Parts: sequence; structure tokens; C-alpha cells
Amino acid sequence: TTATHHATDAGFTLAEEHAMATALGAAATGVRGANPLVGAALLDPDGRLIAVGRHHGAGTDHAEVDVLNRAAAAGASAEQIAAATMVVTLEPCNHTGRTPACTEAILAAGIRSVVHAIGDPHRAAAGGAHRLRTEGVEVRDGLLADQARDLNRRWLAAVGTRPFVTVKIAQSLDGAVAAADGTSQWITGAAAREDGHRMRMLADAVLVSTGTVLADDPALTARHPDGSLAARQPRRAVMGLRPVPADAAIRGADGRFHALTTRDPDEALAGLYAVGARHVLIDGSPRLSVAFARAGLIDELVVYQAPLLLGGRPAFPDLGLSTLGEALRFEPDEAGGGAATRFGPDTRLRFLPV
Ligand code: AOF
Ligand code: ZN
Repeated sequence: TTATHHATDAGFTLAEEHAMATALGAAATGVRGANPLVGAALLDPDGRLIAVGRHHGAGTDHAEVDVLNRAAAAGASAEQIAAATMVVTLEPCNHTGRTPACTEAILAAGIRSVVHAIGDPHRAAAGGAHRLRTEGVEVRDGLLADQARDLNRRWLAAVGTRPFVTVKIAQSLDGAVAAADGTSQWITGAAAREDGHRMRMLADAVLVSTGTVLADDPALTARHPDGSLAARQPRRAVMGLRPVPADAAIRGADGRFHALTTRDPDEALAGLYAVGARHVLIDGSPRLSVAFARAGLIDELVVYQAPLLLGGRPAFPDLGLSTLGEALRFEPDEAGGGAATRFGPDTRLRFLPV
């Protein structure tokens, strides 16, 4: 009847396509980590947007639950919600993980029509479309699938087999993470360091090399600016063949310390995956940064760049490359509020490998 009801070639309405684009935009405002970036929108039968939602990070509401809550908060009635089409960038999950299954939330809301962009390849969570169809819900998929796949391309490559890997670095303008004598406290200012602690709090495990433990003795806890411990703490992991001193700060007393006696990135990730870590943060450990870069295992690179020239020790020593053609290339990651963000005098830069 109206333009919004005009079906596209692939069997989607223009309104659904617009809603999916909106959901993709909402998804991209999230922060990468253990879970994919996911967005959702609810469309009324006339193709009007009722609400937009997104996933806010591991352990919090999934996008489908978020958009249902927002619709209700915006004043939509139960009848209006039941009559809506759920448009979501990832197949609704069919498992109770850290949060309840989205399929059950969709069914409980009485929704009879779902459009999603791509399937959920995570075996534990998959099967949502099948489950919904079994209950008589019309499920269509493939709308803007290329964009949805691209948004989570590194997560899709890792899911179900190994943790998502973030490498975080605090460096000078000339790419040094320590002076020639090894001093490195502090290259970046208080605001950047606070953001770095927030990253630790969101990760499942913080990983460094035995070399870093022996040189710096880091605690690797997530702390507030006043030095107190954050409510959520990552596991603290060290990898390498040298023994970790009995009094090393990383050991702590809370049982969250893991020693991985290997120099192989794949083995270390398998060890962390086995204890439940789905997002590993390699925090200022140059040797590990190099090992993971060479293994193609950096899913996200976060660089805090401070305005000073230091000479000294590079963030990535001995990458083993000799020509420009061999360079490991990255592209700016616009997700999570943008590829470049100022923290006081410092700049946080986020990249994804090309
Ligand atoms: C959805 N909607 O918004 C997201 C989904 O145990 P959890 O709660 O952390 O669930 C994580 C898994 O759920 C994740 O690996 C992926 O398969 C799926 N993510 N699914 O329906 C969402 N973020
Ligand atoms: Zn879900």
C-alpha cells in the first residue's frame, strides 16, 4: 500500500531494511569484547519504528531484551509490541548463558515476526531461528548480512574456539612504551589510565609475559582512580617458561591468578578459554604483543598515545619484518564511540586488523 510496504527483491520491506540499518548503527556504539556487537529494532505493522536497542556488553541484556524494555518504557502497549516485527542484526540466541534466552523473551512478548541479518555461529547459542519457527513465528534472515558480518568479523572468526583478543598499549609519539632504562610510569596521564582500568574491568583475563612480571611486577587488577579495587576483576594470567616469583604482585590472594607455562599464543588462549575466559586483554607486554601479532591473533588494538618523545623501548620489538609490503595493516575501528578519543592530553586510538 505505501512505500514502506514495498517488498525488496529479497523479500524484505524497505521499512525493514531501514530498521536493520538503524539496528546496525546502534550495535556499533557498543564496545568490543567477549560478545558480538548486536542491535535490534521493533517495527509496527505500518513500518514505523517503535524502539531501537542494543547489547551493552557481556553479562548484560541482549539487544532483543533491551529493545523490548525500551519499547515498553516508551509507552508501547503489550498489544503493540506483540504486533511488531523484531529486526535484529544477529539471530536471537537460544541459550541461557549469562542472561536468559532471547527466543523466550520474544515468545513471551507474543511477537510473530522476526528478521535477522546473520546466523549465530556460536554453537551454544545457535538454534534460535529454528526454535522460533517451531513456535509458529515467521523468521526471515539475510537482510544486510554483509554489513552485519563485517561489523563482527573478528568476533565471528574467534567465537566458539578461542577468546577474543585485545592488545592494549600506552606509548609515546615515537612508539615507545618505556625509556631506555625501563622506566614507564607514567607515559599517559590519569584520564587515559583510568580508561585503561575500565578496559581491565570489562575483560575476562588480563595477560602478560613472565618477562613483564619480572621487570615491572604489575598487579594487573582493575582499580578506581583512588586506588581501590573495581567491583569486577579479571583473571590475571602470565605466560612464559620462566617461574613467577612467589611474592609477585600478580599472584594476589583471590585465586584469580593463572600461570600458563607456554610461549605459544594458541596454547595460552586454549588454556584461558578452558577456564571460561572469552575476552583476553594483553596489557602492555611488548613480547606478547609481537607474538600475538605474528600469529594473526590480535582482534582489536587499542593504543593510548601520549604527547611526548621518548626514544627507548618500542611497543612492538622485533616484528621480524623487513619490507613495507610485509607490514601488518590495521584500519580504524569506529565502533565504541569512535576510532580516536581524547583523554586529557592523550588520545585513545582503536584499530581492527585488515
Ligand atoms: C543475542 N543478542 O544481543 C547478543 C547475543 O552468555 P551471554 O549472555 O554473554 O551470551 C553470549 C552469546 O550470546 C554470544 O556468544 C552470542 O552467541 C550471543 N550474543 N545474542 O541474541 C545479543 N549479544
Ligand atoms: Zn540473546
